Amino acid sequence: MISISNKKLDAWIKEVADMCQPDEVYLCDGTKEEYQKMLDIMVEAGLGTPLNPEKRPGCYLFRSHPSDVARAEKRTFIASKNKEDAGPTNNWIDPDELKKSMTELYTGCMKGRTMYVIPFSMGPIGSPISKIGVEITDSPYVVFNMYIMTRIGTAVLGALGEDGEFVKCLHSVGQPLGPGEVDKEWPCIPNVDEKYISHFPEERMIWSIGSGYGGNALLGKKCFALRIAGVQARDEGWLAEHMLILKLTNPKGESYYVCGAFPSACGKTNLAMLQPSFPGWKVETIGDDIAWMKFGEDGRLYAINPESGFFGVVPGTSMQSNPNAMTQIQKNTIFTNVGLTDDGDVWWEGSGIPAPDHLIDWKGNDWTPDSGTPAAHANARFTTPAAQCPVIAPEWEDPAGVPISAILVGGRRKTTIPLVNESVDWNHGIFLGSIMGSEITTADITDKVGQVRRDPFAMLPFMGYHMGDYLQHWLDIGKKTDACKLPRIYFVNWFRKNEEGKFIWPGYGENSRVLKWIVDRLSGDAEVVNTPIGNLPTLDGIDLNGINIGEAEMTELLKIDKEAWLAEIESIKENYKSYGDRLPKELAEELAKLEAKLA
Ligand code: O2Y
Ligand code: MN
Repeated sequence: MISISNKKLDAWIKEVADMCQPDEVYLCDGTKEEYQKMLDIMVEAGLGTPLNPEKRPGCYLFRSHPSDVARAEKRTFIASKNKEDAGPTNNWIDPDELKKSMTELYTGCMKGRTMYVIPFSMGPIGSPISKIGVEITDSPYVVFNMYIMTRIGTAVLGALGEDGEFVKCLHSVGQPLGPGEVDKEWPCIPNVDEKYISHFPEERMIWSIGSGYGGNALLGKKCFALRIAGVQARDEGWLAEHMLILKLTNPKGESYYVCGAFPSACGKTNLAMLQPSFPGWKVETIGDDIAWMKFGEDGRLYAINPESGFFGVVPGTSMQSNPNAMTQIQKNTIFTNVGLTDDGDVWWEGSGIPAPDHLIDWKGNDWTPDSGTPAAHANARFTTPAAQCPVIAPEWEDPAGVPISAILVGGRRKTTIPLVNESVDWNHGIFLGSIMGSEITTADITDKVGQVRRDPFAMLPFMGYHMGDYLQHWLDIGKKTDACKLPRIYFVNWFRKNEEGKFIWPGYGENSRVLKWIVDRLSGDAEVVNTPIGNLPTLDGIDLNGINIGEAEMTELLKIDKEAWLAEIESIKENYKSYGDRLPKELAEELAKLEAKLA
């Protein structure tokens, strides 16, 4: 048995090993050799395929079980001691009860397997904003994905020291092996209702069993960096957010750092590494999914990307939507659930590359363009090192973080919400963040199609506590410094449609025109129109040179439809009711002000 100088960690490893009964315990050192060894284990077991090294050097393809392809929201639990503290947006189970039932599942769950211990740092090792976690898992797939997505290994144990604190992250695929038995397919518990992704916020602990996929298994990401870190951030006075971080430099050479909160599947990764469509401006990437922000000594908010890789959606990634990602995933990338071409490359829908006549689809079956089924699963993913991003900012790993000047918030709204709306002050900005959301579509399998699902700061699936308390925390952050030092908040909407149901705004690289306007505002070079909902660009405020958007389209993109806003207010009231007495009074006041201004 391994021995570790951090007594709490040593004791926890022994406790977990006693419960899960693995054949072996292995402490990850975080070396490249170890990464390769984990890949080889999966490939030798027939569970992974190296891609053609001439086409995709260092790349591999994995296929998960068809029942294990996405985050299991229904099976994600916030087990706070008091039910009320989990709030109206989370699934809650009493922590003692949950531990009892999960202990039964965990008992003997690693028989026939190796138990890997992964010390990891979220954020650059040693940064004052970073935090340490330790994931115990029986999945080599998790080890090599964590190698890309976080900083792992011996250096982290050094930073942890003898008495450092860490978040306990326990994961098992939940499939013990009998003597001599080996995995014939992706191991997991196929019945979704038997999977658990559980969070114990007061204990800073995560217990996950039954899924080997993405956010359910790579516990540093959504489970730690958002749900548990969110609780730590509330208690310690900082922010753990579902936000990209980008750096925008204008032709004068002035750089601004911008965070952006967008719900899943709104193109966050694309925006984080977009190519501006006009000369003289530059976008560079700091992070594509998560931002941790703390006050610096100058009273400004500084952000780090706690991750070191991108776990991006593959379908739809193309030279049009994200040319930089296309370059980034050319090497040293793990693909999960895409098609395998006959020449050992990968293919997916929306790649902009013509479909080959034949491939093996994400389920391992022969596929042709006439098959009538997708070659890649809609939630197929790439795991790729951030350092490989062609436009990664040189300071992306600066332990001090980068000073944030603006925060974008926005969902997918075909009506009502203008292209961009600047908040008038911090509380108004938090109000805008609290009302963001997307229209429910037929893909959501519900009778609520067309209604807006509010997703405050894109945190709905990632909240570790009560949503009302979370919004209060944002408001309180605004009281900790001078108003002029806080980032300005912008509500954006790339998805407004015209009467024919067509998107009015071209999106993709053209979103840089909105970013340019925001930077012009920050540098005092752009005017606004004051409206009841906030500060909007003037009709000629956004640079439209070279695109086919005229004054009529811009009028539509910036239109404030009074009737629609009055209906919006009723829907916001309904949503706010769900927060009960934990609705911050400042937000009720903002809503009342808006109603009065529109009257
Ligand atoms: O399906 C999963 O497990 C991944 S979800 C995900 C992955 C990377 C970045 N964001 C998300 C998300 O759902 O927001
Ligand atoms: Mn995300």
